[in-house]
Amino acid sequence: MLTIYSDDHRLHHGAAELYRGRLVPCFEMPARADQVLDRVRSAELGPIVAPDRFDRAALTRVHTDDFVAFLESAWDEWAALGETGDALPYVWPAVDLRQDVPPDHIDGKLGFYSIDAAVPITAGTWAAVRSSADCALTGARHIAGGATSAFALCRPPGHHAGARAMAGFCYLNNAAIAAQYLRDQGHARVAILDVDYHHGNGTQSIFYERGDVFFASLHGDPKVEYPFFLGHADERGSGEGLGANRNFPLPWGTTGAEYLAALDLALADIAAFAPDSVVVSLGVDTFVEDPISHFKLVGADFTTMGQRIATLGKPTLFVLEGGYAVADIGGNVAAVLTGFSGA
Ligand code: Q9C
Ligand code: ZN
Repeated sequence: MLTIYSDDHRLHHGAAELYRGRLVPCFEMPARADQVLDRVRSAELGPIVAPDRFDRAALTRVHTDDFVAFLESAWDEWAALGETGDALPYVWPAVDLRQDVPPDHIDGKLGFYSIDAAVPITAGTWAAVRSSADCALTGARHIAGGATSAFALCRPPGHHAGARAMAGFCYLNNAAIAAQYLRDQGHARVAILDVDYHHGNGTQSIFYERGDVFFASLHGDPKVEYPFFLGHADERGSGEGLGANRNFPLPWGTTGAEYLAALDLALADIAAFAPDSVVVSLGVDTFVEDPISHFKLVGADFTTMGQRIATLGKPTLFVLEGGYAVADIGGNVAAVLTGFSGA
């Protein structure tokens, strides 16, 4: 299996995120990708290559033009205020406020184009974000070219980012961009399987009204878990997308066996959809020792996960999402990928 990776991810290194009333060091850090690269290499999964550079137009297939323009200029507008620390939003167009008038000031833009305050923007964020999307697109290019699998080692992650919003450590939605690329290259039906611990709200929203991209997500129940306001079981898609969205909210304490039983249901739905290819939003924050999550998966469960995904028998692009137990993230990702390859 080919891995696509760029050192550019190191250009994005947020200092702190708002969590329970204080600024805490960012859980989403460069060491994560370094760990994954290290373990993918030692697992001898296959060649590791740099991403190709794709046109901005590949991004605006799923994101709005004004949102991409915001990401491109946000740091410069922030720095022009005389600020030297990370840019962070602090006010949002939530209940009773207008969503239809984009602000001109960077403080307003940061809130208008975000869902939460877990999205620091640093001087190098855009370059890292752009390269991360390029990794996903390069993987998709290989799949469109006939490869049976590829692994986009994306950092920062993407599945919380919507068409017009960054959120939860995510800026551009790498998996959605890759799925759309596959559609544009002639795959008539694409399925996205999101196994990150958190609901892939951004991916769901982007494809919610479409019947050509199926989205299935297993995640901590939003009644008790971030992102709290999307990811319930009754969200089945709308319009032409009705029936093409499936959520499996699971309780805190979910074990590997319970998780894999839900995964089988999601895989049955995907098999019934009969996609031309599958994009897996691969977060390993379901791991028992993850510092911000509450599932109980262990190493062997990740191998089984990869084996079960392989039973679909579809060309599959894995896109890295979350996972914050830095010492174990690489081993767990490698377990999924080797489980898939060896199955
Ligand atoms: N500081 C992904 O896994 N806040 N994002 C959690 C703990 C946001 C997770 C609170 C979690 C986002 C890609
Ligand atoms: Zn996550």
